[in-house]
Amino acid sequence: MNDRLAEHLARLSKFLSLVLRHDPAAIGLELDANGWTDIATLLSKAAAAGRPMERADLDTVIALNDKRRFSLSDDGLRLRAAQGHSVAVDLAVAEATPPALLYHGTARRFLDAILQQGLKPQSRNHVHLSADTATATEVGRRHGRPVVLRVDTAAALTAGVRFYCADNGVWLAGPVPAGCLALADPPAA
Ligand code: HQG
Repeated sequence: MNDRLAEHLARLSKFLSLVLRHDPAAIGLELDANGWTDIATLLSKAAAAGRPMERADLDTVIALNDKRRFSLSDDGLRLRAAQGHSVAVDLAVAEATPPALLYHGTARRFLDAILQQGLKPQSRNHVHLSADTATATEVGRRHGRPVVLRVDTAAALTAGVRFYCADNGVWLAGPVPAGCLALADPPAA
């Protein structure tokens, strides 16, 4: 893939994230209760709003997306973001039993507040957790100098936290109390 195409597809992926997670109204779109849109409607609304997208590019973004951010319905007719929403949607993913430890990457400047207040979903519907520290470090880096927290999921379950695994394997949870958190071991040098 040449650089121009890669850039074009990255822009399309960002635009889809905006529309399917945060602001469907930006192109006059309505998501259903579970966050799905009909692909034909998405294409026509995007075109009408002056942001036309080619079906082939959409298919490439869905198939090649590094984090599998977008999920197709079984019949291939509908699309949704796998996670990351701020608009009210019910992903209708079943509660799942998490591994003993999950990880949350954040910026160092948020650490004191998190260790006092616990992890909050902030502007999103859920707290996002990773199954490994490498992924969590990258998530944290988006916000600044990264630091990784370890979530004791047994303690969190006892405290009433519910865990869900999104279509793309990202773990989602309700607010996580500070007592279930500890700094993860720094990666081996
Ligand atoms: C922090 C990306 C102060 C939290 C990623 C985070 C992820 C607190 C920030 C997904 C806090 C929210 C989500 C508290 C939490 N006090 N700060 N009590 N509790 N925070 O972007 O988890 O690439 O909404 O640590 O890979 O960083 O978009 O959440 O730093 O999976 O597909 O508040 O977004 O996925 O930031 O990232 P975000 P996140 P995509």
